[in-house]
Amino acid sequence: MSGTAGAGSSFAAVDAAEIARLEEIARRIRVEVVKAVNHAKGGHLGGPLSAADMLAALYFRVLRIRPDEPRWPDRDRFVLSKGHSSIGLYAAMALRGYFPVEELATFDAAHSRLQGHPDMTRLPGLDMSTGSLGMGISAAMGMALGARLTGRDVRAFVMLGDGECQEGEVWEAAFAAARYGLDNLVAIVDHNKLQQFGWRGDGPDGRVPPEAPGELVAKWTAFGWRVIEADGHDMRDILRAFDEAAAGDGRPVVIIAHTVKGKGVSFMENRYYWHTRILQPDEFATAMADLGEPLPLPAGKGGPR
Ligand SMILES: Cc1ncc(C[n+]2csc(CCOP(=O)(O)OP(=O)(O)O)c2C)c(N)n1
Ligand SMILES: [Mg+2]
Repeated sequence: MSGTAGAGSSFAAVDAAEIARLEEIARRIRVEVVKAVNHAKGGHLGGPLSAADMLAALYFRVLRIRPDEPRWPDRDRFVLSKGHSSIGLYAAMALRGYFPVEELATFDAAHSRLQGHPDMTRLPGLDMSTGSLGMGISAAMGMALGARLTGRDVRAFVMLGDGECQEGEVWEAAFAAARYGLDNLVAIVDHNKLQQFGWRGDGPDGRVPPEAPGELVAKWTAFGWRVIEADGHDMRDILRAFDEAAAGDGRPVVIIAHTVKGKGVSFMENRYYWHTRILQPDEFATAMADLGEPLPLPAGKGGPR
């Protein structure tokens, strides 16, 4: 059994309890992200936090997968093209049962299966090694084409960053996918309007978003893709977008998901410098409280004596 709905099903036809379950999973992903990066004293925060709701929807409702059989040939493929957000993917996979949640504490350690960027040679369940921005979508495009050539009812999903969309290779793949009419390819752009730095200018903290409003929609449309916009932090809207994406019309599909970088942690939201940064102890405590998991009070400060 896949445990998820799969193509052809309605992802959004769920009751309030299922939405609450998925929202709780997204919260747990964020908690595990912050804990693991704090423990590793390294890694990315803003990108995994903006992607958490979509990762929850994918791994717990949309993708047709078998965590206990990670190489199942008929599984849907998922490629995290914005590979620097690996800890978000690992958290989703651990919660879904690919490996123990405790293993997240090894994130970014030298001999861990959970490297700073996804390494498919180490961790079963990863469909692609990524980290060099721009490359993942080409691999996913090949997977979608391969599924068609072998007659498999398989879809390939790929998540990109909006800054990543500046990479030329993204548009080579976009061109080819439309040329081949790959409607079993679904790209998700985590449109958080920030990247690592940006350009000097008038944006938040003197930084300019990667794309002007509407620019991404226009570009993907011009490349022959079917474009669906969604609120990347509204679980119902995310599922609605995946439903629309499932109705193939001969074109590849891109979901432009409007998100907030650093979502869920008050002092990280919309601040580019939390792309990757080490938390101070008081910041870690605030982050955990923001995410609904306040740390126990230290001894002598209202906590145990
Ligand atoms: C080819 C390449 N160039 C530069 C980097 C370094 N880098 C890692 S993340 C990042 C910013 C990515 O921004 P975006 O795609 O918007 O991701 P998000 O906001 O979701 O974190 C950069 C420049 C890289 N990993 N690969
Ligand atoms: Mg971004």
